Amino acid sequence: MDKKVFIFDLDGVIVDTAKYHYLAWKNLANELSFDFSKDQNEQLKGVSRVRSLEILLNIGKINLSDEKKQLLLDKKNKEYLEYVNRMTDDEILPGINQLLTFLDQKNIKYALGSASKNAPLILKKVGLYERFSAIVDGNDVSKAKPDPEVFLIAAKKLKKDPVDCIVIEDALAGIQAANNAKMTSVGIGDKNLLHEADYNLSDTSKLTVDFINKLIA
Ligand code: B16
Ligand code: MG
Repeated sequence: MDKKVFIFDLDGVIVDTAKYHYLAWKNLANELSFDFSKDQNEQLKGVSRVRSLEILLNIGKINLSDEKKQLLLDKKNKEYLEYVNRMTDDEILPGINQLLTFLDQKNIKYALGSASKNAPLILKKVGLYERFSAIVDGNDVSKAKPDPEVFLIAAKKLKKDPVDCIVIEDALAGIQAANNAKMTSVGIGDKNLLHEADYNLSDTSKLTVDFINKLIA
């Protein structure tokens, strides 16, 4: 069997940027005179920026021209980037630093496979950019998760067959994308929501050396 490689999602796996997306989307909703709850924000996890706005406007029952939508997308991203620019390595989720160090020691390569167009900046802010062998983000794909495109491009960049790739994901669409790519999927978060994953862990601190050794055995 060939050596395994890892593909990490960003938001919800490496860092929790969902809280910043939420603040920016909520402010936009409030400006458009409707409220947007944390529960509703769950629908935006792993979803592209454009699709997120569509879901938000649907919640507010608002119809807008493409031109106006573009203005709102720019406005939201501008506010989101204000939060991102204040990020530091303190925001790396529990267990991730140790896991990357373990993979480095074992000479196991890893890539990023994220829907975010801001992924490179976020990785730079938390000091992890240089450590990834490949980065595939929202700028590189034409089809959003659950389409497997993002992960298949990452596998290609790592020069690996999909069956040798292990995807760590927190969103249902991401788990489905990994499964559609015929990769091993590890779901981080609610087991009921992510039951399609090959493995389920409640949070990133459960990505222990024991668990990873089992995966790569
Ligand atoms: P951006 P991931 C996703 O990141 C987020 O989960 C999702 O909420 C966001 O809409 C999407 O990135 C696009 O982000 O506006 O920065 O391009 O989970 O795929 O790493
Ligand atoms: Mg995610």
